[in-house]
Formats: sequence, C-alpha cells, structure tokens
Amino acid sequence: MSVAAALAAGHLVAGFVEPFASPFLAVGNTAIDLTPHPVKDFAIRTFGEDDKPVLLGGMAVVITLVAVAAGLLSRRSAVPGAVVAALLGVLAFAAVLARPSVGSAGLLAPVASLLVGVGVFWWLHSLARRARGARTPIQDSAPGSTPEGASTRTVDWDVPGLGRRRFLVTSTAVAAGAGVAAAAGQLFTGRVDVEASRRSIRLSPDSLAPPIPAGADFAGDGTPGFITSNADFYRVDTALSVPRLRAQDWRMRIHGMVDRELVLTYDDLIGRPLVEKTITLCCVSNEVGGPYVSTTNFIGVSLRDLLLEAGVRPGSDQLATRSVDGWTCGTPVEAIMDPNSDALLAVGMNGEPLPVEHGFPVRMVVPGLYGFVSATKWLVDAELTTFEAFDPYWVRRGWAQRAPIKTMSRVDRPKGFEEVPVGRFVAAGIAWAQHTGVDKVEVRLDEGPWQQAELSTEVNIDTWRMWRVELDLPPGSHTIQCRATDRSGYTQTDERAEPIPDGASGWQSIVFTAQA
Ligand SMILES: Nc1nc2c(c(=O)[nH]1)N[C@H]1C(S)=C(S)[C@@H](COP(=O)(O)O)O[C@H]1N2
Ligand SMILES: [Mo]
Repeated sequence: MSVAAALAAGHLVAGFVEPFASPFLAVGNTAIDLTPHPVKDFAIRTFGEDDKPVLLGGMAVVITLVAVAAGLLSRRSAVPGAVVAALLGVLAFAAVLARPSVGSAGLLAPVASLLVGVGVFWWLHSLARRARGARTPIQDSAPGSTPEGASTRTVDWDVPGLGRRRFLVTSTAVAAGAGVAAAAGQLFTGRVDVEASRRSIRLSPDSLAPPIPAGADFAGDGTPGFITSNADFYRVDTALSVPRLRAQDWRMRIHGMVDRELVLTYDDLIGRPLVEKTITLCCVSNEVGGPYVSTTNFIGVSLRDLLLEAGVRPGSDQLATRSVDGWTCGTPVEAIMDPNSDALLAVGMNGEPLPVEHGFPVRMVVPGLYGFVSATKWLVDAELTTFEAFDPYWVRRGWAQRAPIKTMSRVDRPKGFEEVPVGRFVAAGIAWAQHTGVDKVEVRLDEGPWQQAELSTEVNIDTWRMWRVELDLPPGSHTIQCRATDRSGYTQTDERAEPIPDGASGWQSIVFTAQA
C-alpha cells in the first residue's frame, strides 16, 4: 500500500513539475535504455506497438510482488519494509536522475515518492501492530490498581477489534488516496494542451506534392493503399510517455561546426517555404516481410537550405540531432546536403500537423536512410559535428553509424499458410529502394524460374512501389518468393541478415496451399 502511495505521490508531483520525472515512467524509460538489444528487438517483434503497455504492466507486477514480500518480512518489525520502501525510492531517484531531459525541479518527484513511501509504511505498520498487539486489560482487579496486576490477553488478527478495523479503514483510504493522486498526476501530465496547439495550426504548403496517380497501388489485389493514413502509419520509438511539446514553446538551435548559429521558433520555421513531399519511411528493425514501412505526404522545410544558411564548416560529417526526451540520432551531412535530397524538417503529414506520436511539432526526415539515423521526432536540437566525435543512442547500443535503407520487397498476398483456390491467382506485394528507385520485381513459385512482375505507376524514387503477378496454381502446397532490383542495377541479396546492425536482408518466402 505504501509503495502504491509512493509511486502515486511521485506521479502527482511529476505531473506538476516535469512529466518525464515520474518515477514510474523513469524506471520504465531507464529499463528500455538498459535493455540489451536482442530483448528490445524481441519485445518489438512480439508485442509490436503494445510493447510499452506490456513493459509498464510487467513493472507493476514486479513492484507489487516486491511490496508483498516486504510486507510479509515486516510482520515482526517495521525495519525490512521501511528499507525496501527506501530502496525503491532510491532506485526511482536514480532512474529519474539518469533521464537526460529532467531538470532539477523534476527531482522533487522521486523525493516525494521516497518520503511518502517510507512515511506511509511506518504509519500503517504502527497501526497494524497496535491492531494485532492491542492489549485489552481484563477487569479482574479493582479499578485503580496498577497495570502490572492486570492480566492481559492479546487481541489476535481473527478477533475483530477496533485497532484492526482502523488499520483496514486507513489502508483502504491510503489505497484510494494513491489512486486519486496517480490519476491527478496523469491529469496534470496531460495539462500541456498539445492537442489544442495542434488544432490551432493550419499548414498551407507553398508547393504541393503531385497528386498520387491512379495505378500507384494494387490495393484491389492485396497491397497497402499508396498513402498510409496517419492512424495506420507505423510507430517506433523509445518514448513511454509521448513527449508533449506545444508549437508555441518549441525552439530549435542549429549549432556546432557552423559559421552562424540559428535559433528557430515554430513561426520562423513555417514562415519559410513549405514543401510537400511523398516519402516512404522504414525502420531498421523491420524483419524481411515486416510491417514497419509506411508512406505519407510530409510537409516541411528544406533542411539543406537551413544548413546552407548556418554555413557548415569543412570537416563536419555528422548532424547530431536530439529530441526533447533526450533520444539522439546521427545523420551524414552529405545525405542532407545532396541537392537532390528532400531532407526536411517536417511539420505535417497528409495535410495535418504531425500527430503527437509522430513527432509534433517538428521532426526530421531524410529519404533513403533508416529512421534511427534520420527521423528524429520531437526534435529540439541539431549540432554539426563528426562521426568521430559523437555516437548517438542506437550506435552506443551496437547499431551502425551509417544506415541507408536496403533494397527490399515483400509479399502481401498470399499470406503465410493461406489456403487459396487452384488455377488463376494474382499474387501482390510491395518493394522499395528509397532514393534509388525500384527497377523491377521478380517472383518465383516453388523455386522455379523467376517471373517478372507488373509494377505500379512510379510516384517518385523515394517511395515504395507495388507489384503483382498472375500465377497458375496446381493443387498442393507452394512457396512464393520475391526479389527487387533497383535503378543502380543491384538485385536484393538472398543472404539472410538480422536487423542489427544495419537492416535485415534476404528473400521473403511464403508457404501457402492451393485447393481444388
Ligand atoms: N525522439 C525519437 N525519435 C525517433 C525515434 C525515437 O526513439 N525517439 N525512433 C526513430 C526510429 S528507429 C524510427 S524507425 C522512426 C519512426 O518514426 P514513426 O514512429 O513516425 O514511424 O522514428 C525515429 N525517430
Ligand atoms: Mo527504426
């Protein structure tokens, strides 16, 4: 009970001072940062976008078990329980301290947790002891005689007594209070009305992306629609609580190896020429055949123009960017300065301001590079530096410094183990080779000859392209495979690689059955 009160108190105080200082979330975030990569990968694979609720739920279970164990240990003396409450408090303090984005006011939250935890525990414990050990004098001697003369009996747990009732009432009240405090903390965390800030923004790009031509997808044959809706766009990040940054509070500094530092406000940014570009974004954690690839119309400002204005000093080869929650990313300067690159500081997706979980108010996008080296969400800082001098978040955890998206293709129809009718069957899927362009996709059935698939109308070389092919299926079990060739003449390798360090490779194989 006291641990719940402690966490709730911390969450409440954090709600007031700094959302990222919530001890519960800080422990969760630190757990994410310290998780060895294979485990994190497993979590993303197994739980997909539910990985965060699963983590928080798991933490709640572990904390409850620790609290129950401490309670059992404390039946005789308050010391073990108080020590556990204090240790949890110190752990929370350390976790909050380890968050790169929490200011000193934020430290109030775990301190509140620690004090409330130990205090409430001590208080409830003394009530419980009084309840159990209450000595009821039995009036077998005259009133006024000395207590030593009175025989006593102990009121046990199973004897309803005033003390016990008081203990139960008090701990129930503490539980209810903890619930209210946690809810209030959640409410105050949400007090920064980021949705109102989003709603007040109207983006009118100076140049629109060309309309998506009919024939850009084969959705009727099982591919995704060409443009992914904002709600369906894949989401990958390390943020347990989505950062809430209002556009009017947003500032970004471009500094480091530059001739002139720039500080931008949101109004400065959207006052510049706004362009709309259709771009396919992809995550390095995407397995062969995986879902972490989506396409949208990003609206933003040319990052190249901004860097030209700041003046990149010779020798700087990495742009290190940082999000408001402390995540970092390193992007090759040459990929941004390439005159054909559509590297953006993006403010919108599909005509709307960025959804909060996709980086509102401002994120980065560089076509052709995996998201972890290019797509910083909730962006607040950009420093021109070198690959030699700075390792960002994922590089410190064993991932590649440079990570261009690998030429890849995926089968969307048939699904694995699907049963389809024999005879004429249209298989379909997608392929991507951002910034190079897809030249052809080939498909083979049961390791037979490669057959060239029909490609959808190309939108631009930074987006995915759909394919479909007509097959004649004999009855029985089949395997279908696909491979893409890009405009550089490179054909997707069949060599299998794990996502770490620089992206998965290999041909997808789908096993399915044709039935008469
Ligand atoms: N602040 C922040 N930005 C981030 C990340 C993150 O963890 N934190 N993850 C990156 C990764 S790995 C990818 S693939 C893309 C995903 O962007 P999306 O969630 O909008 O699809 O965001 C990138 N930007
Ligand atoms: Mo990613």
